[in-house]
Amino acid sequence: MSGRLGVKTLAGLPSKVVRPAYDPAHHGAGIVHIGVGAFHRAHQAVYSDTALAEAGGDWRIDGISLRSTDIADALNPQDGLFAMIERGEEGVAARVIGSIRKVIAAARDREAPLAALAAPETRIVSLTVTEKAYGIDRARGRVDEAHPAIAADLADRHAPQGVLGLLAEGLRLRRERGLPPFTVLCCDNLPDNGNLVRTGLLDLAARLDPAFAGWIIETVSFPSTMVDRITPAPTADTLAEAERHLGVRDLAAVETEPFSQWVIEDRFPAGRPEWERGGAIFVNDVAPYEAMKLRMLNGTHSMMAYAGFLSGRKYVRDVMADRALARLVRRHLKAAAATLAPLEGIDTGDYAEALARRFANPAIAHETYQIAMDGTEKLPQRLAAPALYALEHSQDLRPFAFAVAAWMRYCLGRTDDGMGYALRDPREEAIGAALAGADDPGGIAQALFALPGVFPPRLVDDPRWTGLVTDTLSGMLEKGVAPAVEKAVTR
Ligand code: CS2
Repeated sequence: MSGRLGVKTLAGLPSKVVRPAYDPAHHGAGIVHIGVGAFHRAHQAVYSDTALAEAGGDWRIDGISLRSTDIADALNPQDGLFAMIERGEEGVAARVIGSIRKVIAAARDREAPLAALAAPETRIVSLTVTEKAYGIDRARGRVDEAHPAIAADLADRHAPQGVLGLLAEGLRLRRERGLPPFTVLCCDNLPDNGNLVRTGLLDLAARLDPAFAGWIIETVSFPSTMVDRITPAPTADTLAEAERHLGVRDLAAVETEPFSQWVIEDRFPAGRPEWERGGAIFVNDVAPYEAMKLRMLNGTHSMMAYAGFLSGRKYVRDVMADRALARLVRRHLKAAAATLAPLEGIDTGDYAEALARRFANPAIAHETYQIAMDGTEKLPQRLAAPALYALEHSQDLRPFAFAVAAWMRYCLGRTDDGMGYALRDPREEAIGAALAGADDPGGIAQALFALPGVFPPRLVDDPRWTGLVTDTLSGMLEKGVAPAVEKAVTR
């Protein structure tokens, strides 16, 4: 068999490939999802696929790609179908997911995103757009007028380009048409993510029309969620592997680990799919789960990304194969766990062990350089928040100081061997400007501590913290990153 994955080729796929246990064409869409990246395809789309198979309903997903047209071009000719390839230590399994109905490329079809948001059948709008896309100034709890999408959407609300502008205009149209609002479901790795999006959206809406902001307060629900599944960016190898399993080409395949977790606040006034069929957990308050995941998984990930990348480790699994770095991973997990409130039914020691195993998964090629991206957006919740807690509770600060020093070292843009790389941070320019006059470790640390909104003042005003970070950075600069890693484990 040759050709491309799609409704026509579905029946002829090899029997080992798991196929949707329902006819996708018999289900309408109830969800609009913004940001149809690999993570969405490996996570929420899979839960929805299981929910459709087991509980039915008009809960397929219409995706919106805000910038790129690639995923629309990959998925639409495949009738929305794609393979989710699970790669565990025990083997590899392929499953075709049928929950996505189509993808709208906003760059090509300007009217379609708002039409989807304002459609009567849309009951949930979910989002995975990465931390930087929202344009929310988290320290001040309002929108960042300097963010290009926010600036554009404040200037012209009727042709929104950004996420918040799109949500606002979609909701405004629904209100105008007498339709009930949709539930906004943020699935990005941000603390208290539902509430954060609500805060940004309300600020934007109030600037456009205070009465409209009041309507949002009264009627729109923003449940918070904790999402987890390690999903490397797909590569040519991913697509080749998909073709080996399917016997046909699939340009939207994703590869991911077997583990998956989704914890959601159950506040869906307009209804929701039975995601619990796929293993989602519904709770009243996601905050403690989110803190656990952000500080333990993501915080350790960021440490591994900076220290690992600078030590020449391409993948997270290579970091785990390095004795010294792996010890720093365990040290970081332990320190992060100590900053958390106890969570009923969860042993953070077991969670840490499970994370170390997941990081070491030899079948997953997750690049440290991928995780290193967007540090200024990630550090506040992953490293700065637990560091502040540790400082205020006289706990071990060194793991957090080490991770932050590694990020600072990374911000210099070259390895110990002199290899240059792009930072890939939305504040790359501000970082460059801050570092321009800084030539010693103290100056570099001060310049980066002064970037607005990354570190809380109570942390950077404390000499115990700044001293530790500066000393660690000094060691990295004088002797190199690998020796600094060795030194950190022998302490
Ligand atoms: C990673 C996350 O790229 C990153 O910053 O830490 O994408 C991580 O893989 C996921 O949150 C795992 O659920």
